[in-house]
Amino acid sequence: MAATEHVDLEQFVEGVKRRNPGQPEFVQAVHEVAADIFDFIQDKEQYHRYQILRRIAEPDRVVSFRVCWEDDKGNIRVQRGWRVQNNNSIGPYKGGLRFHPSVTESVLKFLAFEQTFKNSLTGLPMGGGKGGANFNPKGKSDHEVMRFCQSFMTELYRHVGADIDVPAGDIGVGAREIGYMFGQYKRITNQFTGVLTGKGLEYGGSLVRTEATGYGVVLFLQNMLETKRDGVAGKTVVVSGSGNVATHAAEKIVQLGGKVVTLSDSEGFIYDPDGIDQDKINWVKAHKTKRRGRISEYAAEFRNAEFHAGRKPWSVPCHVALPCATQNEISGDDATMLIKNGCAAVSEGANMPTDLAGIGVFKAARILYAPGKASNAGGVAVSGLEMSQNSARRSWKEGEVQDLLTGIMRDIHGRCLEYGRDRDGYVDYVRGANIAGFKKVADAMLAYGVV
Ligand code: NDP
Ligand code: 2IT
Repeated sequence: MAATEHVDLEQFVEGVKRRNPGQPEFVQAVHEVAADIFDFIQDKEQYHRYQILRRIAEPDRVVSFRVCWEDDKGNIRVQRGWRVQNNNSIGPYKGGLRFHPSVTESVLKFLAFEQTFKNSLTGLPMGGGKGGANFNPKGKSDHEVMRFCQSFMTELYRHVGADIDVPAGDIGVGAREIGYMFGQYKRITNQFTGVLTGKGLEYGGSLVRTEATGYGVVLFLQNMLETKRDGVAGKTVVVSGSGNVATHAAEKIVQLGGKVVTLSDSEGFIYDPDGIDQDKINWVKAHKTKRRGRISEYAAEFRNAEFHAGRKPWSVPCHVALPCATQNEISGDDATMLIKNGCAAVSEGANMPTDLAGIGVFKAARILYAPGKASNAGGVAVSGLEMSQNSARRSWKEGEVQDLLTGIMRDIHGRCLEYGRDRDGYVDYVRGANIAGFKKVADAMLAYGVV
C-alpha cells in the first residue's frame, strides 16, 4: 500500500480489532473517537501521511507484572498489575490506577487512550496513561491493602517518575492506597518527588483534588445548561456510583440548589424521594471510606429511602443524569428510558459509562450530552495543578485552586463548542471533545517526525 493511501473508518476499526483480539473495551473507545477524527482529517493530508490516529491507538508501551502478597491468614496471593503508557507527546504520562477484580489489559488500554484526549483538553502539559491490578480491596484489612500496595509499587517504581509518568487514584484507589504507594516509592528510591497525585495534604497533596472530579462534572453541566439560559437550581438529578466522583458530584448539585435522588454501587441503587442532602452525603462518604460499607445500608439509615437490588438508577425520572460508577453502565435501552422520562442533560463522571448505542440515542434526541473525557477532566486537571505545586515546592490556597478548576472546566467547554457546534446550533460535545483533544496531541506528534 502506498504511504498516502487512505483506509476508511470501517477498515481502520477492523484493523484495531484484528490487532487487539479479546479487547472489546479498547476497540469500543477507539471506534468512538475514530468516527469523529476521520471526518475531521478528511482534507488534512499530513495527519494521514504520518498515521497519527493509528499511532495514538497503539500504546507507547504496556507493562504487565506479577504482584505477590501475603493475606492475614498467611496465604500467598498472586495478582496481575499493569501500567499502560499510551502517549507522552504533550507531557509526562498521567492517569489513575484502578484496583478492581474486573481490571484487564483491555480496560486499562481503553482508559489510557481516553486519558490522552482528556489530558490534552485540560490545556495542561500531561500525556495519557493508566494502570492498576485485578485486586479486589473489598473485604481486605488495612494491612492486606498495605502489603498489596507495597508489592505493587515495588515493581511499578521502575516505570514511573515525576517527569516520566505520574499515577493517581481511580476505582478502588483513594487516599489510603496513594499513601501506602507513595510511602513505598519514597522508601525504595529515597526521593521525595511528585511521583503520584491525590496525595495527603501533609505530604504534597493539593487542596480540592479530592473534590475536583465530581465538582468538575457539575461545573461542566452548568456550562452546558447556560448555553440554554438554564441552571442547576430546581433540577432533579439521578447519580450512579457512591464513591469519590459520585459523592462530590452530588455535593456540588446540592450546593447549586438541585435535588439528588439516587446513588448506587455494584449491588443496586437507593432512591430517596426526600433528596440526598449534605448531611446524608457526609454519611455516605464516611460509610464508604471509613466503614467500607455498602449503599444498601442507606435505606436502613434514612426514612423513605428504598434500595433496589441488582438494578441501575436510570428508570428514575429526572432532568439530569450523572453516571459516576463505571464503563458501559448506560445501554441504548437505558438511554431511551432516560429520555422518555424527561432527562435533558447527561454529564459523565465515569469514563465511557455510555455504550455506543446509548451515545447514539443521546445524540439523536439532541439533549445536552457531555462525554467523560470532557466532563470528568476536573480531577486530572487538579492533579496537574498538584504537579505544578510539587515542582514549585509550594501549596496554593483553596480559593486559588477552586478558581483554576472553574476556569479549566469553562475552557474545556469552550474547546468543545469550537469543534462541536453544528450549523443549526446543536452542540455535539462528543465530536467537540474528540477533535479538540486530538488536535493538540496530533500537532505535537507532527513536530517530532516519525518517532
Ligand atoms: P470509587 O472507587 O471511589 O467508587 C467507585 C463507585 O463505582 C463505587 O460506588 C462502586 O461500587 C461503583 N462501581 C465500581 N465498579 C462498578 C461496577 N462494575 N458496577 C457497578 N458499580 C461499580 O471510584 P471513583 O469514584 O474514583 O471512580 C468512579 C468513576 O469515575 C470511574 O469510571 C473512574 O474511572 C472515573 N473517574 C475517576 C476520577 C477520579 O479522580 N477518581 C477522575 C475521572 C474519572 P462498589 O463499591 O460496589 O464497587
Ligand atoms: O480518569 C481519570 O482522569 C482519573 N482517574 C484521574 C487521573 C489523575 O491522574 O488524576
